[in-house]
Amino acid sequence: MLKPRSTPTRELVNLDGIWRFTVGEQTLDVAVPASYNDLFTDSAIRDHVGWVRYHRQVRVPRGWADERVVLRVDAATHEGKVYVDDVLVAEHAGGYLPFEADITEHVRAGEEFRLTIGVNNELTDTTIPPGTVITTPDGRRQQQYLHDFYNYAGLARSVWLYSRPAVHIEDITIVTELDGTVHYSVETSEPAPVRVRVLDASGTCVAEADGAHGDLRVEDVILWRPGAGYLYDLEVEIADTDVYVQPFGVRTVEVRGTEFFVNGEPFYFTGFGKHEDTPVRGKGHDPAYLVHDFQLMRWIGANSFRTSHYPYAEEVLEFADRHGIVVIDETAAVGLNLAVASGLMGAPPRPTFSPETFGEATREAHARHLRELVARDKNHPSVVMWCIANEPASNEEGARDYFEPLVELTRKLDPTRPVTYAAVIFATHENDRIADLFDVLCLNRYYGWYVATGDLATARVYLEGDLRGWAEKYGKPIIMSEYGADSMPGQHSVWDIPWTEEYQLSYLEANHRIFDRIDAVVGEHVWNFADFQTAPGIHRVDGNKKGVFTRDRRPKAAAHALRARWAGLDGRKPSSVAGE
Ligand code: GCB
Repeated sequence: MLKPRSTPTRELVNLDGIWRFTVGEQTLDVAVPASYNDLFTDSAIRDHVGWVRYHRQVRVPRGWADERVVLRVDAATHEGKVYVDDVLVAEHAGGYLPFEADITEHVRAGEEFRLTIGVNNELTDTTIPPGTVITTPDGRRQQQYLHDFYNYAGLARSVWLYSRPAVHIEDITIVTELDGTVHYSVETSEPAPVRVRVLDASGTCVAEADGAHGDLRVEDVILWRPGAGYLYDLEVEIADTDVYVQPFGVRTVEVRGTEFFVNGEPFYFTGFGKHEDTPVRGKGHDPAYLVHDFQLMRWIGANSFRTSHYPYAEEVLEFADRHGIVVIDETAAVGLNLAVASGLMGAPPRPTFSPETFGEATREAHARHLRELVARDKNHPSVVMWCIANEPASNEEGARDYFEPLVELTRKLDPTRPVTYAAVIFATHENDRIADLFDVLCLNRYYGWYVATGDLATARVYLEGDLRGWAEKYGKPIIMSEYGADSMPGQHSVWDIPWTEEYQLSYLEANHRIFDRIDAVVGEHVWNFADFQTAPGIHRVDGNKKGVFTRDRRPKAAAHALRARWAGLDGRKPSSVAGE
């Protein structure tokens, strides 16, 4: 799905700002984009389960009489329904991906219409991510879920009205090679002559061709590289009707043996699992935090991050494209694991994958989500790998039947990028049932935190045994996709006391000593970039505190240690540059 852009044939009106908001009996002013939960003082709104309505008047620009008019919602978390006046024009399930509707038949150029977007935050066993709505003893509906971040809801990203011609460009796919070959494919709303031009960063045309599909060749190509995100534009034109400009980078990714290659060179990932999470806005996209987070990543020497645990706003990926930050793009399939929940709540274990728990309908929703994710993000050079689930019960019976078709689907949707999943600590090299289906092993491990708490000597032994087991059995690259320890800024100790800043730092160093010894380890993503909000619970102190930065982005002691380790690596493994 193409991102709305202003081009010579398309106009764009951004609908962000103050909208009216109806929840239950109340109607208030609300900010878009923002999750609604933390905007109001009323806890009934924060904890609301079910539908809310966002509404406002919108005027269609007077000059659009001969154009198609499209309404685009970048995200409605977790389900959206769009009405023009009283007519339902679009419905969408899945809270982190965009959807749009051609509303031409329902509006008139120069006139106003009433736009209503219903948003439902309920999670069930057939949504991605899953959850359960229960009724409390006093009769309230309450959302429970299996993931460790707050279930923020609402319109967290932009809403747009745009015009496009009746005969228009529907989709563009670009695949590149290191010699400057650009394979392109253009879909149009009806058969039409297509012309394409490649423009370099200065706007100079460096290649051109006719036809909806084909190959272009850029001479003396400048590659997109980690740390240097050079971008070209593919300008696509349908004669006399539509023009669309799609940025792209020329780069390749490949997995061979136990290595991960970008542009044919071994790449070592340094960085984080992140969240879209800030005070007041919740998951609301904010360009100031975007710029600042990327500044902090550069400052600390992070060359990459994972969009844990859902697809992020497209603006984030565009920024990564421009700044040469490498992205592991993750679906919202987090919590497909009933053992984790029953362990925490002391409930009897139920099988994760079964017709009564997560079955056919869940997998269908997961497959739909994957299709939409790849369609949205396929042209971002920053995206080097798809992560199709976080911590599923990959050690349980049924996991293979559930995942095999999804891995196949991902490869069919995009044959150019490796595929991974992030494995939970209960999934070992001995009992995991799906690892061989994937290209890269992403492991989430908390030795020294949830296991061997406060005992880093034992933690190191466990970690080394665990990693060597995977490395020897599978011979695939391993990324440590999560390792981390909570810390309360201001807590200090000379001993290994959990929750202190020193312990977080020593925990990370203990992990690093082991990574450096195992060749198959090709990356380290600390959990987490910053502290983030979670559901209330005795394991959390106003949220998860495994951030290397606080929620307001101040460095904890560990940030300085990571900076010292990651400085100047330039994609190389720390142990390979030691002693240079
Ligand atoms: C995990 C999850 C992540 C949690 C983290 C933690 O394994 O993938 O979502 O926040 O552990 O801190 O417990």
